[in-house]
Amino acid sequence: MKKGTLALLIHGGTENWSPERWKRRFDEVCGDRPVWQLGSGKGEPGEVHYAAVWKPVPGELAAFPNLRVIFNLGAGVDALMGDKSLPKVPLVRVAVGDLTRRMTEYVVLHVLMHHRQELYLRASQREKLWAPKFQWPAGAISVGIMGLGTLGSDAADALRRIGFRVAGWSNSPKAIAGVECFHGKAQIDAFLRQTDILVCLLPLTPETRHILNRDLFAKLNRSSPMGAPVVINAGRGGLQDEADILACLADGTLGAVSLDVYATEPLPPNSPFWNHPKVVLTPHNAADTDPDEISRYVAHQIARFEAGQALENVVDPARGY
Ligand code: NDP
Ligand code: OXD
Repeated sequence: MKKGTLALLIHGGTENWSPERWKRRFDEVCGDRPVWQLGSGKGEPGEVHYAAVWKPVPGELAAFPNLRVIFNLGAGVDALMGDKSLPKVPLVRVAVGDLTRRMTEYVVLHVLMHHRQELYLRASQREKLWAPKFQWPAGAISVGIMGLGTLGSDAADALRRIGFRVAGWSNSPKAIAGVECFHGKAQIDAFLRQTDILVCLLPLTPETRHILNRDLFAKLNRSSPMGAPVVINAGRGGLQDEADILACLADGTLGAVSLDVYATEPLPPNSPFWNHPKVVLTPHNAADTDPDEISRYVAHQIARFEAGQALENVVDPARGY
């Protein structure tokens, strides 16, 4: 019997999101299942049972009447949640070791960068200044992670092993060894009060949009050894109020920020973030999605589904993540 087609709907615009690159990987892992790359001209919409997508155009998925599962090729599904015509079939997101490890690398790198005063040291180097500053131990710094899911819990564990005091905040209660866990709106202030470096790994939902704003920044620990708190956001740009970030950097409410994600991506050339001395920015590549591992993950999930087993990492449309 002919296997249901897998359609690739990939709109990335960067090398990592080259549809051709993904098509080659999916051809390798799908065996005799037809793989149809959107825009290639070949393919019958009625034969498509699975779609693997990155930022599909709203309405695009509604063209497949026999769709059974949608696979989002990244961890965050916010780009799909706004599509009112999204077929009501399971939506599976990415949760794989490779992506998780990459994000943990990013978080550890940026927490250490601020903890070890790298911005100050690099500026001193440029000025040929021999001006050491006191280095406090990791145990003197509290890192607070917003979002204790696949990514946040792994980063928390790595930071704890380095010696930081680590806390986390999530929707539901959690128990993670060595990590002080807070949850829900009622506990967010207690979580923020003790946080010196805030790491945001939340999904973007109606609940979390612009959660990183002046009110929240003002609740962070004001007596941090670093002088002023630091914010690291690798979740989504929509989580942050960018005008508030700039104003809080200017008036000392925040000491520095690391940003991987922005309200508008690519970051426009006239953004004040580019040249800001207290901003460390990266172009939304904290944790790249690797076509090798993720195509295997999708093929594995299809095999499970066709064998009557449960799909993994299915998004809850009511929560939006
Ligand atoms: P998960 O779904 O595994 O975890 C999300 C976490 O956020 C959960 O702990 C959840 O709580 C918590 N959460 C969600 N909404 C709220 C809320 N309103 N209040 C408190 N806590 C909340 O996601 P991942 O860890 O896999 O990924 C997180 C995000 O990281 C993605 O959605 C994506 O936007 C971003 N990302 C960014 C990348 C980059 O390169 N910059 C790469 C990959 C992902 P609970 O556990 O109780 O449900
Ligand atoms: C993701 C991302 O969600 O790349 O995986 O941001």
